[in-house]
Amino acid sequence: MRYERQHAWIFVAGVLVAIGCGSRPQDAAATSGDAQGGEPIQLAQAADEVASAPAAGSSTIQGTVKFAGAAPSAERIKMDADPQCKLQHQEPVEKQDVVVNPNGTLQHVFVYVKSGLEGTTFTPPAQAATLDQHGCMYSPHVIGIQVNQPLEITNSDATLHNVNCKPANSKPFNLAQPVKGMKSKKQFTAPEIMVKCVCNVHPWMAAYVGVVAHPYYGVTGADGAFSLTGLPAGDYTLEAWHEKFGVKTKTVHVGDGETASVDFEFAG
Ligand SMILES: [Cu+2]
Repeated sequence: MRYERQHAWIFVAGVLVAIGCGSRPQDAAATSGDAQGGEPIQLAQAADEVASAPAAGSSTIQGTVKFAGAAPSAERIKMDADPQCKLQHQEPVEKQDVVVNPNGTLQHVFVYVKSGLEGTTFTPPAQAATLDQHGCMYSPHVIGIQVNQPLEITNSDATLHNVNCKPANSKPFNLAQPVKGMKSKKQFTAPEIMVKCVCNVHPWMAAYVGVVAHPYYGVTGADGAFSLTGLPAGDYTLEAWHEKFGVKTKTVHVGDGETASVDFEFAG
């Protein structure tokens, strides 16, 4: 009799737990809906939105990085030492350290908010930043990543690469990727401008990783432009970093919902 009663209590407790679990998503959805003043949002959708939320504000800082003076002639890379590298290129390959665009702007400049966001903690995105080794070159040559965001490193070449990254503020790693198609994931645990990664098999290979504690960074491309979107209104110091020409900083104020322009200039 006593044994049967215990079983009955376990059954009742189980039903209560099941009811409790079943009611949670509805409560959470209702809370989400109330918070936004709209229709209730399903939990999974709300979680996606949080994970991919790009920013905490509605302000933008944008600009270009100009290059003053005559563009230096690009240096060619000799890949004769590894036929697997050389046969992937029909055209000569040029070094990527100084790339001046036809419109007089500079490529591969890392621009980021250096100060003005202190006291705010940003969750790293679950989506990995990517660093590919293709044609025995790093792609991209300069990348930005958030602290603790995954970095997916791929070998797209049928030759051995090692990825030797030497951060001062995070754990260094030296990763061998002997097979085409290999992928590895790493991360950096502390901010650092910049982390240099090299391949010891191919001495011309170098990549630079800007590790920041927030999502407000960019790298100039073929148009020399950058755009930091979704910033909270405030006063910021921006820094522009280039591997040959060093760093420049500028201060800027941006109002709520406004767009502020900041241009940088490096000279050769
Ligand atoms: Cu290599």
